[in-house]
Amino acid sequence: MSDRPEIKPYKGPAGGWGALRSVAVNLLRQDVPVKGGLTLLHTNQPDGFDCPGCAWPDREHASTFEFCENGAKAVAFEATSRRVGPEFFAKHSVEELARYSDYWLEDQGRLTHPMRYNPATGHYEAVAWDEAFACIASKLNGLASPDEAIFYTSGRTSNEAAFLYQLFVRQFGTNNFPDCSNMCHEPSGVGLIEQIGVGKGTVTLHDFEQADLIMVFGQNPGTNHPRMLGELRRAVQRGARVLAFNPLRERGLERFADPQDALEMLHNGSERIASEYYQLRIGGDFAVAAGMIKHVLERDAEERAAGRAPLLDDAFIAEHTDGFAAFRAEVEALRWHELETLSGLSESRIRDAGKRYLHAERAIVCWGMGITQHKRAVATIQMLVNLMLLRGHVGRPGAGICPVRGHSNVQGDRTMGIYEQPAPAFLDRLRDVFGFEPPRAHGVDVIGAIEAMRDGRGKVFFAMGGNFAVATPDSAATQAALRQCELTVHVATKLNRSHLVHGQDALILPCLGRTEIDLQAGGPQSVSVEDSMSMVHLSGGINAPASKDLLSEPAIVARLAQATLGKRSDTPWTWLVEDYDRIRDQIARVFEEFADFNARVHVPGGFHLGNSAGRREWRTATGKARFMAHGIAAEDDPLPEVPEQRVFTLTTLRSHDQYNTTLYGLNDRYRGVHNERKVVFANAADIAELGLNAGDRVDIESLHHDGVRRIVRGFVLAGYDIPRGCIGAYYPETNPLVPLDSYAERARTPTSKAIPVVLRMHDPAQAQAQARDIPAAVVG
Ligand SMILES: Nc1nc2c(c(=O)[nH]1)N[C@H]1C(S)=C(S)[C@@H](COP(=O)(O)OP(=O)(O)OC[C@H]3O[C@@H](n4cnc5c(=O)[nH]c(N)nc54)[C@H](O)[C@@H]3O)O[C@H]1N2
Ligand SMILES: Nc1nc2c(c(=O)[nH]1)N[C@H]1C(S)=C(S)[C@@H](COP(=O)(O)OP(=O)(O)OC[C@H]3O[C@@H](n4cnc5c(=O)[nH]c(N)nc54)[C@H](O)[C@@H]3O)O[C@H]1N2
Ligand SMILES: [Mo]
Repeated sequence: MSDRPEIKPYKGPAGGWGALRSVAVNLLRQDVPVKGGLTLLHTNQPDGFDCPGCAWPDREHASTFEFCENGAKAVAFEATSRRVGPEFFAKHSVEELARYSDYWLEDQGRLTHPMRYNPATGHYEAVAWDEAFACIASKLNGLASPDEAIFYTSGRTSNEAAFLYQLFVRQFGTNNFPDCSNMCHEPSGVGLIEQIGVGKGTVTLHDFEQADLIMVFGQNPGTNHPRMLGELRRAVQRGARVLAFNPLRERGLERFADPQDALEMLHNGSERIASEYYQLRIGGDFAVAAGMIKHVLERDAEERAAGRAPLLDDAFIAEHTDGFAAFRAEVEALRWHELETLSGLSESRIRDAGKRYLHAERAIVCWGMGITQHKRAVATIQMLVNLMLLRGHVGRPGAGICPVRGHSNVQGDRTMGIYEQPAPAFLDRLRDVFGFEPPRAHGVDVIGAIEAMRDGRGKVFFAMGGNFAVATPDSAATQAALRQCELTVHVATKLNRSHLVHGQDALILPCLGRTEIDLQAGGPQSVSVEDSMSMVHLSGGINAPASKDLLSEPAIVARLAQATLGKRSDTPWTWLVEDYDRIRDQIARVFEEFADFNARVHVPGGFHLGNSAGRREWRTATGKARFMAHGIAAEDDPLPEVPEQRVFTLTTLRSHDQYNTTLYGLNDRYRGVHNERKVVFANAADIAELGLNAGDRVDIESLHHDGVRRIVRGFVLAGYDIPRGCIGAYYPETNPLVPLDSYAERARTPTSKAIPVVLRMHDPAQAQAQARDIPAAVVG
């Protein structure tokens, strides 16, 4: 295939031969050694490593090799034989590197050596580990307050590393723990804790085996959780129904051929996944959930009036819930025409979804970023849970709540205490076990961190993984904020833009990846991770490290803690990392649910952490599961007037060839896009109404009440099956459009799935003139 941009509809199923071909291409492109191919066979095996791809659980974790195209790409990217060492940095100044695209940067290979920025030469230069730690320690210890330091975490960090990290940072004296969760499933945590007393999903894979209805809201499993498709397919094969709620027609939700199923592959067969596809408007989910509830309540009232059996689970509602009366009144007050306008679906279509819900004996509701990255995300999530509570679909086999997490250990990191608002009881426990007084004041989240750096309150930015400069909203403002820091430090496996958007002093600390052997004084070590369904299991690397100068994340934390805290800490940091069982013993002392951690985790497949709501034990303010009443929201802040311009709602999406800010390639197979990232998916009628054609390039400007102009340029228009008035484009290229102060109520997750924008014909001359306003990531 040529490398010219091409956009045409994809007709095949998700998975299938295309998935296998793509894996082969990626292994070749990344120069993964032949042995590296074998690496794949150890993914999600009892004696192998946890797939760094996503947080979807593994079936039995012990038996079959679970094939997943995107997991394979994630592994290939880590197992690459390319290297970014001191010679690379000697050759390229930071200024020069900043001109390359994000794709190019990460494609250069694995970081091999700790590096420090030299302002005199403008290059990163090799530095000894001890010197790197001494430099960070002296900066941290020189701050006027520990709260001037910010410690970010991305979700690949293991439980052991995360536990040590939070312990070190709290001994240092701050709760400044922004993490990728803040941009991801934070609203799920906030909504669920209040409503059912636990911020995690209540189901396991066993429930998926028994469900007869699976609702998938705002999630694209074909790309982001390919192993979930296998689960959906099995469910469909046994007669369960899958309902998809999504503004875009996503191929993976429609048809799927399982690459593990030899027969299906040979016959070029595929399975229809979604029995029904509800193509709602962007942000229409609240209205759809409310409408489904309205339907259920109305039908229930009819049944009762006719003297037939009620449709609600009266016993469950009476014994296990509260707030039902107020909630019901609120829903009854909603008008169908309002719900139709907000959702973009007709009353009969919403009732159809309600009817299917009523038919189900055992229903599961899943959701992803299409739900969480909205202003009213918490209310929407609570509406979905309200729907489930009506018929007692929580805490019994085959039924429950399933927020589908992103990063492979994002859930575990939270469990380990990576949270800017730690519970007092947890801090008490840390105090008792480790004999220090943890800070009590809440720390900053992602948005708070950016504000703190912008305002000069945040002076040191330390990142345990991730790509903060690119993943966060309002790229221009965020990158300016990062540049204000006195010190930026990144623990990373690969070079990325965040390393180039640096403070006065800057360090890159290269670490081992999950696929690699982690050798400590006590021998090779395994780490543990928790998946989206609260299964905790071990992960041990099998490849030789990319360089002899890499340290593991736990070792980096331990040595940094030692250098920074010295005699102030009586935690035996070095001793702990000699054998990670010792770290796990400390984890077991702090968290009740990790009692006997080592014994339980050394069993193949690990163990389930348990879930109070799954047992119908409600750790909420009222001791019950709570119906949460939410009306239709008041108007947002008024947008600026744009004369004679149609305002669209933009949602930002992942392509099939990316892992968040890491691009594996420039294709998005299931949406038919090749060799292009700057694409706007729009309804053909809207394109025509704008007087434009598919293939034309446009500039996108977002509208916000603060008067700042946020524009990205030169995006190709592509006709797509998406409701009118709605458009989609890829993340992170569109992050410059997301205003920093536009976020989910109560959870502060950036509203990356609903940005009001206008489109204009692309003007190359203007683009030239304004290029310096646009972050390099977008220009490249
Ligand atoms: N290969 C791969 N796997 C990944 C990732 C990756 O980047 N690449 N990222 C990981 C991470 S961190 C996460 S959080 C997950 C993300 O996984 P997803 O939650 O699937 O993430 P997105 O691609 O952002 O988009 C979700 C879907 O929401 C739909 N959508 C957009 N707006 C709306 C809306 O208003 N309502 C509804 N109902 N739907 C909407 C989009 O059309 C899209 O299909 O995946 C994880 N796994
Ligand atoms: N507009 C818009 N913005 C979004 C989203 C969206 O849908 N739309 N999604 C949001 C979501 S859900 C998330 S989770 C965030 C993601 O935000 P982040 O988690 O910050 O970003 P990633 O791209 O996942 O991080 C990739 C980097 O992690 C490093 N890395 C990889 N493996 C390891 C490892 O084992 N250890 C260490 N130390 N480093 C490693 C590599 O250097 C790589 O460059 O982005 C958010 N931003
Ligand atoms: Mo995420």
